[in-house]
This record gives sequence, structure tokens and C-alpha cells, in this order.
Amino acid sequence: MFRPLLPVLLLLAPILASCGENATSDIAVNDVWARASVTDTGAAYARIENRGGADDTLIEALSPVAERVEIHDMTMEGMVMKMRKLDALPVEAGETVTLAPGGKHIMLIGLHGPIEEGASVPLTLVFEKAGRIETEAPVRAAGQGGR
Ligand SMILES: [Cu+2]
Repeated sequence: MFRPLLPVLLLLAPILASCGENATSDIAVNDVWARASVTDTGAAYARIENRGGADDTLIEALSPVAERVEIHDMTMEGMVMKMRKLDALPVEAGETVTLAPGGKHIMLIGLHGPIEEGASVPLTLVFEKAGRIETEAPVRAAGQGGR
């Protein structure tokens, strides 16, 4: 079910990606990507920019490729890096929040299939004020930047 979808998703990617830049929205989601995974979990990253004058909050992330999608942060507990689930991720007015390996990320839990380099993963970010922003996350190799 994964493979036949791939060419279609690749064709749609530039169109869908441009939807992230919604003219009516103060929130811009850029540099979206997902880490290739052969296990049942994966991660996606992005740069979220609030160009408006009001604070907003990322309250939910959705993707059809996973059973469950969570917003996570990484923190050091002593000498150990630990992941922690966030109920919401504030993006204050004029601020840019970067989700990147080693920091905040979108966790894809219970993947329905492997996420392969060159594919892309549909990812919807839901904001309190800006609402739903649909994006496509191109998949990059697991080695890039680590986790
Ligand atoms: Cu995580």
C-alpha cells in the first residue's frame, strides 16, 4: 500500500508544501522533513514561524502514516537525554520555533510501514488560532543529524 502511493505523493509534494504558506495565516511552516525509519517509530521536524501580532500554540500534529502523533521535547536528565511529551507548543508573536534533531520534534508512533528516503510523509499541524496547516515532509536518511 505504501509503494503505489509514492509517485503520487512526490508529484503532490510541491503543491501541498506550498499550502503551508497560507496567505491568510500568520503561521508559516517551513523546512519540514521526516527522518527515514525502518522501525515502528519515526520523527518529523520543521521550522514554525509566527509572523503575526498574536501568540499562537501548536496543539496537535496528525499524520496518516502513524497510529499516533505526539509533540515531543528532549531534555537532559543528568547525563541522559530523555524525550518528553508536550501537550502544546507555544509559538509567540514574532517568534520562530525550530523542531530539529536533539530538540523538539514530532514523534510518529506506530508507523504503518517503513518511511523511506525519497518518499514524503503528509503532516498536519493544528494551531489554536491558525487552525490546520497541511504539509508534506520529504524523508531524509536516518544518519543526517542523528536524533
Ligand atoms: Cu520523541
